[in-house]
Amino acid sequence: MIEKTDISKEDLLNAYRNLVMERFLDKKMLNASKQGFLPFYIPLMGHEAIHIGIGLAIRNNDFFYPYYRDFGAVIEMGIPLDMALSQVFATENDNALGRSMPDHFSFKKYNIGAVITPVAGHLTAATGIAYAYRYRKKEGSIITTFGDGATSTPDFHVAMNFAGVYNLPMVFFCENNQFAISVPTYPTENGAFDQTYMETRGDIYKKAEAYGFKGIRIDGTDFVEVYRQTRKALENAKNGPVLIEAMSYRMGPHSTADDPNKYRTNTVPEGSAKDPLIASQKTMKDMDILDDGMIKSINDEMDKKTTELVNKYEREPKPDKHTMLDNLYEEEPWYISEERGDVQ
Ligand SMILES: Cc1ncc(C[n+]2csc(CCOP(=O)(O)OP(=O)(O)O)c2C)c(N)n1
Ligand SMILES: [Mg+2]
Repeated sequence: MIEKTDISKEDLLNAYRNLVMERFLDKKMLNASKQGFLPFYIPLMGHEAIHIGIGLAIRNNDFFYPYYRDFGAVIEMGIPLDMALSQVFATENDNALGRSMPDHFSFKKYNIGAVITPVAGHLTAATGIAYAYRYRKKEGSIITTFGDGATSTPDFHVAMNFAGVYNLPMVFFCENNQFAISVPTYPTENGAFDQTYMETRGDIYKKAEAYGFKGIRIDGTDFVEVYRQTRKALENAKNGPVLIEAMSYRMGPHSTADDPNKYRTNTVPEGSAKDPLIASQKTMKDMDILDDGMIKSINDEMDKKTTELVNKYEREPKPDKHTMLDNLYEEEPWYISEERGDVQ
């Protein structure tokens, strides 16, 4: 039974197109890293439906605090592709002048918090923003994303506690891809790495109970479902926080510095029923929005478009080397000025 959504078929189709674009871009950016165009890359495969659902659900007054695996969500929110790709490829148009790792965005103008590497470190900052929203009586809610592994950190518990005590307008969104690098959320044979499993017997959404608010588990492979549940949560957050656990799979490696063949036995192949692209296609077909002919033509279009994009950004000029000493201090100290002469 497919529930109706409050968005048009056209918007859903556009969202599906972004989902397909993300799949192609991801593969091509991963290839670009192997060819030396990117120093490092964080693959997205398996997270696409979560990204597109969240991006669709976020309203104009909401604030998004993402983590490092959320490229597709910021694209669906409407961040210009040029801004996002300039960041990933560290071109001279990147607003951080190429100083951050790929996917570590900072789009303040768009109500998006800066992505940081330390796992869960942004959750307390997101909670602070939610406190400020409440204090200043601002419209909107805060949504922050993180992985399953992040829920075993002190910062996660501090943020959840604070949000629960102050009843803040927050959506804590866990993208459960079932791995924290090489550590799975399910029990392992020798039990050596079972912390997340031991805490809740695998049910991360139950962690909300300890902080006095609701946790729900949703299917993170169908973007229409992610949209529905996230929008509902953002609307209800004015009455207090909620934790969403979206179940999905990390279909690729953790990063380009990881080899999952060394530890992973339960792979989720591309094109299988658990693949978010396939699961989302099924929902769209059931809703009479998509058919096989459209699937093929959107695939062809996005394959071509993403090849052109990646070819372009691979070759964009990098920031001038002298910019590495810019914007460090309000007034430049003498030793920075002196170092400028040493930049070769
Ligand atoms: C505080 C901290 N500890 C360790 C790391 C190394 N590290 C980077 S990503 C990661 C796993 C995070 O897993 P999860 O939260 O499930 O997110 P996923 O990468 O699976 O999307 C770890 C341990 C880090 N970046 N920060
Ligand atoms: Mg994970």
